[in-house]
Amino acid sequence: MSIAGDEIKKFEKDDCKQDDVFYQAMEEVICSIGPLLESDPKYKKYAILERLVVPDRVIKFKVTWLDDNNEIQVNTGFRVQFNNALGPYKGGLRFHPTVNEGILKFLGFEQILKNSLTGLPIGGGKGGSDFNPKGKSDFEIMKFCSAFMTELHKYIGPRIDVPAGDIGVGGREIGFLFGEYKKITSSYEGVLTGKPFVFGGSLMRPEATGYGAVYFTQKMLEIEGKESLEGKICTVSGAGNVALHAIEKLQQIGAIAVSCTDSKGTLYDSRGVDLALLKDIKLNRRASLEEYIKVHESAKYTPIAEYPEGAHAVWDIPCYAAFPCATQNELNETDAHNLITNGCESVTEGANMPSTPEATAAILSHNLCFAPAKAANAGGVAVSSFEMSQNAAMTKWTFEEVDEKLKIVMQQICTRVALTAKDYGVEGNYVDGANIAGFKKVADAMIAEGI
Ligand code: NDP
Ligand code: 2IT
Repeated sequence: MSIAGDEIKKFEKDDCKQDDVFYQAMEEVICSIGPLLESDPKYKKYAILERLVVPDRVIKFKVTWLDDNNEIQVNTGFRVQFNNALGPYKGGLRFHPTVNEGILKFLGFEQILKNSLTGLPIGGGKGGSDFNPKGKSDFEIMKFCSAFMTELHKYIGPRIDVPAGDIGVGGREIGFLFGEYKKITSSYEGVLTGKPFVFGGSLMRPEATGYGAVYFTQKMLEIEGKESLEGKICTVSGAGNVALHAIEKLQQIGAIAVSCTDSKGTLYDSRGVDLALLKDIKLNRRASLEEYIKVHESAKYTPIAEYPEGAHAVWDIPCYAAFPCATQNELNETDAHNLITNGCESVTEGANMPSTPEATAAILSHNLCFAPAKAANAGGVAVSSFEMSQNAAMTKWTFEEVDEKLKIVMQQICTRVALTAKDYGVEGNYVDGANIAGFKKVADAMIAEGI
């Protein structure tokens, strides 16, 4: 049995269904790092893998709040503090009805290696709640965020654990969370990132993940000797923070982004999506994508119920480059084959783990360029780290300064991932490159810090 096989066996999962996505994320990393473990016995001697896959702690708490009808609502809150070998725990908060401990462990585990790849001093964590922000009033969101922070504030701090946004958590939620933290602790400090610019947020944090994914793709295509994105058709899924800014950057560089999706359906506008309209629908009105075709009748909206059997409509649109930016496991093996058949040359994961293992395997075996999430979407957390720096120094950087630093970080990650893959005999495989490079840095820090 190979090293990877041996290692996976050690971590065979129990019957906890919730942990499926966590094991999926862990298995990918274990399969990648075989060559590293073989190259130096110290990683086994210090039991790095055994230590890395167990979070330092999982905090779980009750969140009780009053809705607008003065009825009591109860949700569950979590913070998974996974690993702080490289810096304070750092990672987003997700508010979505599907949130459970398993999902947050998968996200927290990915975050350790992602944050390591940025080269910045940040450890890995993740948190959130099964609270559903959809359809809630601003006051309900505020009351929930206050109740959530009443418990969370005990465990976080600018040098301890610095949460940020993720699905369902944007500037509005971070603002309410920050306000409550400040009230409870009487301390004005950079305990959260993704804050609104008006009180301590970094310029470009909202744009950072989507822009960063495009910067990464540009560099990857250059390294791999492929044609650039300019003038090319690109498909994007999601219609939230990451997707909207990926579309925006694609448009700025002259690519044609023709799609987006939300939890109800897929929008396809062959002339390129009308981003101003999309932002109005999603950011101002928080409405369904279906609204778009009321303005642009030639665009096509496909509700989920009409998706082809076992596939997602968005990945059946011919494109040069695809950007899954919605959620985990949204691109399956059938979708991957549709992309390949339609001539797609490049897939960039803007979301966390959007491709299933089978999809990733199909994409890699057909020699498409493939930018894995923990490398390609690291721009968001990188600018979060810049926000921490600005807060600590009580200063503000310009948009251009942050953009330039983001571009450099994304290009450095891409180059390092490509070189690491080459060094370990898997040239062109950015999944293995990212896992080995990310793991090695955390592992070396853990060894240096002792047990
Ligand atoms: P948002 O909440 O802003 O947007 C999420 C989008 O994805 C929405 O359009 C939502 O649809 C759609 N979506 C969510 N869940 C599902 C689902 N189960 N099925 C179909 N569509 C779904 O989140 P973000 O854009 O911030 O996050 C998107 C992805 O990017 C996530 O995987 C997140 O972990 C990852 N990520 C985010 C970063 C950030 O800085 N925000 C950084 C790095 C990664 P609807 O509008 O109907 O809710
Ligand atoms: O998955 C992610 O990297 C994020 N949701 C952003 C984390 C952060 O701390 O900015």
